[in-house]
Amino acid sequence: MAQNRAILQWQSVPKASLMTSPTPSPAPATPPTTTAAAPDRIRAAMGWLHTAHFLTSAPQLEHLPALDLPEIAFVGRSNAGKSTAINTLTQQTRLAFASKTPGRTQHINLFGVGKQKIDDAVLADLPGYGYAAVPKEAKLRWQRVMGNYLITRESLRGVVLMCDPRHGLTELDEILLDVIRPRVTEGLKFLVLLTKADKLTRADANKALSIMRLQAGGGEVKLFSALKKQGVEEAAELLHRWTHPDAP
Ligand SMILES: Nc1nc2c(ncn2[C@@H]2O[C@H](COP(=O)(O)OP(=O)(O)O)[C@@H](O)[C@H]2O)c(=O)[nH]1
Ligand SMILES: [Mg+2]
Repeated sequence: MAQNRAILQWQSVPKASLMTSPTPSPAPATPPTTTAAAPDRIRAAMGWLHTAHFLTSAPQLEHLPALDLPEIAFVGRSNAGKSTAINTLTQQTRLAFASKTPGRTQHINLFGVGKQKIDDAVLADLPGYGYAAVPKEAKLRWQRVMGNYLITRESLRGVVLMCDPRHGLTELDEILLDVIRPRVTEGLKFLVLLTKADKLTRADANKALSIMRLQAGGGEVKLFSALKKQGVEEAAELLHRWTHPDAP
């Protein structure tokens, strides 16, 4: 089955743990035991994300305003389900599809989030990268914009990588992981959402989870389905926690 083949190929990626630094790093802090998040935490996180609203769009890093708010970047190859996931997490129908506006697809789009009309965090929707044979020039341009953003954006607090587990990691996903690895070592939060989980059997979903956990050593990996609303509350709670470390 093509699906199995994709998963096997993915497994054979030579880097066993993309996020591990070459020098021994201290044992990762034990992740908070995932006792299902308290309903009030989930409610707070979902209500908070629902306030997301378009702030600005920029073709290049130098055009992005320097905002003094924790920022969470959403990245992933085209068609991975990124726009759908952002819309699902914010419980809005058109928020991320705004980036489909002609001329804006290669832009970085920023959304403000915060209760009582006071933004306390920013979501950044980064350009999706090609999944077919992308012209070399477009690839290089993407690497430049993305690389600059991920390396130098000071307010960056976390990165959410959307990955369709039926296709596994692409070359550009791996470049991205290489680029952010040093920042993850320094404390940048990192989450992989395995999108369209409704398309996988339970066995394949578990397999995809284990493989990705190895590859993303250090980051969290969760199954996500916009269609079945799987993983939505968990992801929302995590993003809320990243940006509100002192919340009860
Ligand atoms: N079955 C299923 N399809 C999805 C899901 N999320 C997105 N899709 C579909 O995948 C395609 C690409 O989604 P989109 O959000 O535009 O991807 P993007 O290019 O990464 O922003 C669309 O046809 C979506 O309807 C999901 O959770 N389940
Ligand atoms: Mg999109």
